[in-house]
Formats: sequence, C-alpha cells, structure tokens
Amino acid sequence: MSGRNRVRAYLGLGGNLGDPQAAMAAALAMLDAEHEIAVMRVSSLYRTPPWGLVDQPDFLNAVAEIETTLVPRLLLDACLAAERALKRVRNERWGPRAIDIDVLIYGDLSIHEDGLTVPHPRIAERAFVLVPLLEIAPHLMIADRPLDAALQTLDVSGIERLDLAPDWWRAGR
Ligand code: A4P
Ligand code: MG
Repeated sequence: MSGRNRVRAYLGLGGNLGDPQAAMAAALAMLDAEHEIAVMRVSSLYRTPPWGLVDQPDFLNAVAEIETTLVPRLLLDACLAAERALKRVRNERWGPRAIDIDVLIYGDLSIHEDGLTVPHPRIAERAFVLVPLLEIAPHLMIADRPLDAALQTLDVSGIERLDLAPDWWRAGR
C-alpha cells in the first residue's frame, strides 16, 4: 500500500454466537490480506454484557486500528464482505450475531450518507467499544471529548479483559 492517501481508521468487532474469537481473528486476517488495508494494532478481547437487547449471551468485543487507502464506502464494503464470508446471518437488530464489524472512526471525517455514518452513531454510548479503544488509542476524541472522559459517563460493570496474548489472539490465526 503506498504511503500517499493512507488514512488511519478504527474498526469495532464483536460477536456472541458460535466461536466469535475465531470469527474475529479470521476477519482481521481477511482485512489485513487486502492490499488497501493494513491492520496496525488490535486490542485485547473483552467479554461484555449484551447492550441493547439484553436477553442474549455475552459478547466478545475488540477494536482494531488500521491504515487504509480505501475511501470510507469501500472500507465498509470490505467489512461487510468479511462478515458475509464468515456467514453472519443478519436477523434481529442488536440481536445475537457470529460477527459484526463496524467502522468506528475514519481519519477526522464526519460522514452522513445513506447506509454509512461515521463516526459510528452509537460509539459514545457503548462501553464495549470505548473500553478496548482506550487500550490502543487513548488519545482519541469521542464526540468532542477525550476518550477517558467519554468513558466516565458509561457503565463499565461486567466488562472483563481476557488474559490472552494480544497477537491477534493466537488461537484464531
Ligand atoms: N452502517 C452505517 N454506518 C455504519 C458504520 N459506521 N459501520 C450500515 C458499519 N455499518 C454501518 O449494520 C447495518 C448497516 O448499517 C450496515 O449494512 C451498514 O450499511 P448492522 O451491524 O446490522 O447494524 P445493526 O445491528 O442494525 O445496528 P448497529 O448499531 O450497527 O449495531 P451493532 O453495533 O452492530 O450492535 N452488546 C455488546 N456487549 N457487544 C456488541 O458487540 N453489538 C450489538 C449489535 C448489540 N449489542 C452488543 C453488541
Ligand atoms: Mg453494526
């Protein structure tokens, strides 16, 4: 990937069906294999209580810092293609899923298009996103506030960092 037009972006990964750790590791490997995407840093895995629709299994969540020469729409397409390849079944909103990949942040762009909102519209409400983000990118601003200040307004109870080597959680590679 050429150095020109490389943009730093953050992806959120999560899942609570089947083997989400393996699915998330496979998704990262698929994205990193794209010429236009380089995975730079990956957080630990976190076990998180379900948010939104609470009557479902705990999730595993993580975030990744990438560099990409893809425009936002094509980056989203790559994420959705990885989800599809990993056979996510789209059903209930906020319901159980094997893998979900969200574009959290793309450079300093604000995007409000049909089917693409960046920063992710619910990022500031979600401890399962901000806790792993704090691990790899504590300098980020979230909704015009420093990340740690944004996190202080959220309930982080029940979020547990798994004690796994961060090397993309080995087992899945
Ligand atoms: N879309 C628009 N903007 C974006 C973006 N920035 N990133 C569109 C990704 N997608 C974006 O996605 C539906 C469509 O949103 C995509 O096709 C794309 O065109 P989706 O993932 O099916 O959306 P959703 O599930 O209806 O809503 P949302 O808010 O994305 O839900 P999430 O984030 O997928 O939430 N609890 C815990 N603890 N951990 C979780 O990971 N996840 C969910 C699902 C609920 N509760 C959770 C977790
Ligand atoms: Mg989503």
